[in-house]
Amino acid sequence: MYDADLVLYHIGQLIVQDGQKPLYGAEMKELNTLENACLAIKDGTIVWIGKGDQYREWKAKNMLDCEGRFVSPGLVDPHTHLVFGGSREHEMSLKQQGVPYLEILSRGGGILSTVKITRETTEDELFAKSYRHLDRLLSYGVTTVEAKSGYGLDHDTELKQLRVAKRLNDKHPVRVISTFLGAHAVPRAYKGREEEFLTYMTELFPQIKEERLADFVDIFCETGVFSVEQARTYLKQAIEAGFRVKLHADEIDPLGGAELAAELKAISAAHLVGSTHVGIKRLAQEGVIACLLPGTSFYLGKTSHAKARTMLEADVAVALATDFNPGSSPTENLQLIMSIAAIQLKMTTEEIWNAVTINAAHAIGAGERAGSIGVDRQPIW
Ligand code: IZC
Ligand code: ZN
Repeated sequence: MYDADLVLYHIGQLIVQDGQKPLYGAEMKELNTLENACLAIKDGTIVWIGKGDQYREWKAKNMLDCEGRFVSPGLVDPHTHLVFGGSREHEMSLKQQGVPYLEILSRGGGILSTVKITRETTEDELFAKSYRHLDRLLSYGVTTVEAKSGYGLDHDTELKQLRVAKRLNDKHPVRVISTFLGAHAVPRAYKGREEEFLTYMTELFPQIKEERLADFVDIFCETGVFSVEQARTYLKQAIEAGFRVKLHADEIDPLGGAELAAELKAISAAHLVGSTHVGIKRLAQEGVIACLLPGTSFYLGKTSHAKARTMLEADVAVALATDFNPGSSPTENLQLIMSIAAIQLKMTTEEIWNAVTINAAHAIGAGERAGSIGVDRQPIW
């Protein structure tokens, strides 16, 4: 008899894949499963995977009969704006009247309305609110999540958001990986002085690094927010300060954000609704993971979506995320996003599953620990 803490048996189908690297293009078509499987976990590590009745050789405090169910790695949500004050329900009627997202922002609403209320919300209130959002993410099967700052746009509030994310990672069972998005919008006081604002945000880099408050630096590269040139300068400074970088790219207008992501060898680039064929090709060449957020196109009432099939044919590694935020994607339901990916992006079940496990984990540098099941993996950390 072998000893374990937990044994799962009578698993109908177990996803077993080598998650050491992202899956590119056609590689995403395969989802390896083991039928009638069983596995053992000891000291937080998967120590054995077997078949049929072999589990009878194992003794554990917890023996869990899965009754033929499908067992997947915990899902990974690689792009959220988890920590924010208030909501944006009051902007729904503007949206229904057809006022575009960037127009609401330029009138001081949208991201800037969430900035105002996030500044007024205490760290403890933000923690309690975000904790509930994480509970809801977990209820949809998400066990690892990326959380961005970006609703402070001043030093104190950005640090407050990042500290909340760190505390959530310590206290909540879901793992939280943090990204600094101080370059999310231009505050009113800096209108027309975007470069100055970006310099002000770079001043936080050393402290964020020292206190390990974020692994990544991100920027919203979009018409009326930050240009490609501004994003290039800012992200190069982030790289020099020791961060890996990401971009919100080509969400609304095709500015060339995908090309910039490739040039800077970003770990991932998000949205990419307007990306050109050249941009898509460049993502594939540089191995930048395309993080698609079809919930955002849905909630913004768009009829066009990211060209997932073109990306897959071009050998891009595709990941999917909720983009959970109070404005353009107010949902923690990653399974809804998976359904939209099937219906609107025409991704297959296997591609979608790989996009919310292995590729999502690699999009946030967590591929070593999340997104796949195998011997020596640690499902809980
Ligand atoms: O609060 O609107 N796109 N940032 C860039 C977002 C969406 C989040 C928001
Ligand atoms: Zn976003």
